[in-house]
Amino acid sequence: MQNKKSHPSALNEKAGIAPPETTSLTSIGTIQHFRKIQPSATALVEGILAGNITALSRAITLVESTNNNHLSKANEVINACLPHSGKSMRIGITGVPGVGKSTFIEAFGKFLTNQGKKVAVLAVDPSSTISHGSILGDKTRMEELVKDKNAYIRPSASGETLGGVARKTRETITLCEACGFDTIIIETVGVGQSETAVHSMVDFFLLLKIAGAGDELQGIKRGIMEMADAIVINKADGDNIKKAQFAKMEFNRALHLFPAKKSGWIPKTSTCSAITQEGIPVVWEIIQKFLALTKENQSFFEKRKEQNQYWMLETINEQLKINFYNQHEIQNLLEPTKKAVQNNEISPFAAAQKLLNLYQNSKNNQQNMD
Ligand SMILES: Nc1nc2c(ncn2[C@@H]2O[C@H](COP(=O)(O)OP(=O)(O)OP(=O)(O)O)[C@@H](O)[C@H]2O)c(=O)[nH]1
Ligand SMILES: [Mg+2]
Repeated sequence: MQNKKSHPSALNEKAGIAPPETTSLTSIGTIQHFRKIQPSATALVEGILAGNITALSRAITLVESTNNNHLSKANEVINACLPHSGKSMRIGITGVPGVGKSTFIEAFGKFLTNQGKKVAVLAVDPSSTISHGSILGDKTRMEELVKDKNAYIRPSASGETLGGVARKTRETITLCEACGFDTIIIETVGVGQSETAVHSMVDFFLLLKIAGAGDELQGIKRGIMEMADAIVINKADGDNIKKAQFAKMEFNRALHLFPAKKSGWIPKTSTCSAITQEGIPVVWEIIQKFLALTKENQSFFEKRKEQNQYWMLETINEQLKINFYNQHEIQNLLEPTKKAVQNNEISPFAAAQKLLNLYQNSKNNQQNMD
């Protein structure tokens, strides 16, 4: 059982004790301002555009909120941020648990901030929809990046459905971009449907692998290979270097069997060690080449347009579903109808139609009453 007792904020000064000289009173003021009050949408937007991380975090929390009252304020903030977004490079990173995603992001993120980039790290975590846990929850593998003032790390939102979590992450990208982050990294675990969702919100999709026992292609989902713009074999260090190079060749061969990408980009393979940082700059070079090609032939922009449409339709689908299942009559009748279908008393299609009609009728009645 979690201890619900609230802890006093570290920012609350004790009476009579002066804050340490190193602490800027202005920044304490700003942080307290955003923590204590419910800032207006305008104040949040102003904060975000000024690069204020506290305002950004508050706005993301608003976007992630399931409280319907927060929805219009969240939309207001996003709409105001939209004209200031879109100028970043969005990179998706996937790979099975333990492949080294977090360690890689730490190394890669530091490499980028050292080059003057501002990096935001987000996550889409299918397990968070069930357990309300989240990857990136423990930031221990990103010790350096967490401390870096040019990096912002946000754990995965938790939510009812993967679609909902993914949509919130998509909106969070907009907020981070408006706040001045020029590189957005989105981590997802390589299990389930989450790669597809992440693939639909990034420009470049990177699949992280490790060398196996020579059976590199075993158990790897075709769909994920097809989505990848690069396959990077991590943990290429110590005794593993040879095996990693062999794996790289295997993947390279396999990638050639896939149909060419619409963008004209030929997916690349590479090896690296997130621990020794060997090979990390090569990954960035690959991404630079990808950008040069796809911006030159416009496919970069085309893809973003398609992605925007995709998210509009996804949001409609998601909202229709939520409205349907939240409606009182449907909630009352769903279980008995499911039982009736199980017992072959009614066909699945007739049952679905009956519930959909019921939903529509009660919506019409509601409208007439309004
Ligand atoms: N030798 C070696 N070990 C690595 C490398 N990268 C990561 N590891 C180790 O692999 C283990 C898993 O690394 P994580 O970064 O937590 O992997 P992950 O993919 O984020 O795992 P999940 O968050 O569970 O999905 C840790 O013990 C790391 O220290 C590498 O390049 N070389
Ligand atoms: Mg991790």
